Amino acid sequence: MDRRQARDWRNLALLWVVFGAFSSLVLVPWMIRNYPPVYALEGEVSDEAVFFLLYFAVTGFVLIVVSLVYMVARFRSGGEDDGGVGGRVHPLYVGLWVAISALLNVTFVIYPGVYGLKEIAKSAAVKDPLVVEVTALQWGWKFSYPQLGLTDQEELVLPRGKTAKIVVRSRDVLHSFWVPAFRIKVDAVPGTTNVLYITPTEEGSSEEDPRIRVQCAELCGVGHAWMRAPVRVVSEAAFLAWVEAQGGRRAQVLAREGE
Ligand SMILES: [Cu+2]
Repeated sequence: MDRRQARDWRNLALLWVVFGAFSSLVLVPWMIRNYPPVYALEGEVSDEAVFFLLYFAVTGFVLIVVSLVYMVARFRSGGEDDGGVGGRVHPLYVGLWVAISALLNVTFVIYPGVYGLKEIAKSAAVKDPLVVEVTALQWGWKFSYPQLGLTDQEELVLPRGKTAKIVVRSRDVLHSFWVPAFRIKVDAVPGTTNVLYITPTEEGSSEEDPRIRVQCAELCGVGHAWMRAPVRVVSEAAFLAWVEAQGGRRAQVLAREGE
């Protein structure tokens, strides 16, 4: 390595340290602070995975852009007759880069991938979840609570801290059940039943925060964009009062809570 090469490596290393530190100490923490609030346990698992990958993705992106800009500026052609700086990449660098990126990818598949899915799957093992049957239709949502004797409700009301088993069906075409604040989504497929679990952690409603709403996430016709339904996460007492007001019955599934 001659002196010019050594200087280029030193400059690059310095830029990597400065911009790498900026992205991982300032940029990514800022992005995380400005992330929309999460209202469900399963959503927290998903957010953790996103934040973990964000550190690698943003820092990697910044380092690549810094290297590119440096090389474009440093090795640009001096004029028409100047062929620029030619060179060969040592096979060792190529092999090393392939090995590192393969290792990173395998790591990400295991953590947060497989690990996160296992965390979310824990909700499915909860005993006596509150069952909510969701029907998607052109263009709206219906919510039924078979344990409580409630059918065709216009809003999704959930008690905080209680795992809900959301059973999703479609009456006509493909739709997708999505609540941005819960960070979880599943398709509503005609002729098929899809299930997901939500454990709300915070009280809130669509009126306070528009991200706490059911929104269709699969293009389903002209009314797709307006295919929404209000969501409310309330205390257990408020939930029981709501069930009573709607003409439902008190069920074991809720009475057993807190034992
Ligand atoms: Cu839709």
